Order: sequence, then structure tokens, then C-alpha cells
Amino acid sequence: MISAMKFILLFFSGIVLHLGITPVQALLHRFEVRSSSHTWLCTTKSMLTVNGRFPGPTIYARRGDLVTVDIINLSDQNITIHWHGVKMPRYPWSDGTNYVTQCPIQPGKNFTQRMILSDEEGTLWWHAHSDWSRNSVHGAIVILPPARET
Ligand SMILES: *[C@@H]1O[C@H](CO)[C@@H](O)[C@H](O)[C@H]1NC(C)=O
Ligand SMILES: *[C@@H]1O[C@H](CO)[C@@H](O)[C@H](O)[C@H]1NC(C)=O
Ligand SMILES: CC(=O)N[C@H]1CO[C@H](CO)[C@@H](O)[C@@H]1O
Ligand SMILES: [Cu+2]
Repeated sequence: MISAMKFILLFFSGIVLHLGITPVQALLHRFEVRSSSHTWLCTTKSMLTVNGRFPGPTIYARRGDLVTVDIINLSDQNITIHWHGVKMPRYPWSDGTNYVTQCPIQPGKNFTQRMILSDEEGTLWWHAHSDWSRNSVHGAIVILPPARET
């Protein structure tokens, strides 16, 4: 399911690049982490999500971009968001490894995390980095090559 989505995302970004269209980039994101209800196969469960979506929102960026994400913790547990596979050169302070480089964001608090892209390109993912929250708190990061010079 998730890999199918990634495939679709890659396919789409491929088309966009092929046509030479610059996708609209929102490099400032707002992630609200909270419980929301989701129904599968006649069963409704409450789980932790970002912006009520599962999987969470996809972040689109270009190589070398600086992405800013306001994380608002409306849940009842400590969370951080980890940019999986992003090297964060010389700036590990918001890479989401709680108790390693940053304190977790406590319930009712917020923190602005930066994602500093250097030479990454392709599809990576972000996920929560605390207890089991990563089960439902995750999403894709699609990094396109730099815009073509004209
Ligand atoms: C949440 O984070 C705070 C501050 O780091 C810590 O004191 C507290 O024990 C944490 N709570 C849980 C449930 O891990
Ligand atoms: C984050 O919390 C501060 C202090 O409570 C508040 O002033 C600010 O508006 C909050 N930011 C967001 C994006 O919710
Ligand atoms: C459990 C807890 O502290 N929940 C809080 C999460 O944040 C929202 C918004 O700040 C509060 O209304 C909740 O009480
Ligand atoms: Cu990871």
C-alpha cells in the first residue's frame, strides 16, 4: 500500500519534471500531531496522526532546500519527527532523535523543526521517533533535482 503510494508519487514527480513544470512548493509546513479515527474493514480505531491523515502529508522539496515544519503536539505523549535519511549537515538539532540531539515535544507544546537538504534526491520518509508513535505518524519526503536553469 505504502510502496504503491511511493510509486505513484515518483511517477507523478517524473511527469512534472518531464514537462519542465515547476511544482508549487510549500516549504513551510504545519504538522498537527493528534488522535483521529480511522476505519478499516468495519473497524474504527483511534490513532495518532499528522493533520488527521494516514499516511501523513507528503513533503515536496528540491535538492538543497530548507524546509521548515511547525510541529504542534496536540497528543498526550512526547513526540519528535525524524527526517529519515536526511543528513542534516552541521545542524542535527532538529533531526528528531529525541534525547540524542533534541528534547521531545511535550503534550500541548510546539517546536519548529528544520529539515536541511544537502545532496539528497529521490523519495525518503519522515516518521515519529518516540515509542510506537511511528506506526501511524509517518509520511513521504519527495526531493526533486534543482530547478532547471533557463
Ligand atoms: C516527556 O518528556 C519530558 C521532558 O524530556 C520528560 O520529563 C518526561 O518523562 C517524558 N514523558 C514520557 C512519558 O516519556
Ligand atoms: C507555539 O507556541 C507558542 C507559545 O505557546 C505560541 O506563541 C505559538 O503561536 C505557537 N506556534 C504555533 C505554530 O502554534
Ligand atoms: C494531554 C494534553 O496535554 N493535551 C493538550 C495538547 O495540546 C492541546 C492544545 O495546546 C491542549 O488543549 C491539550 O490539553
Ligand atoms: Cu528513520
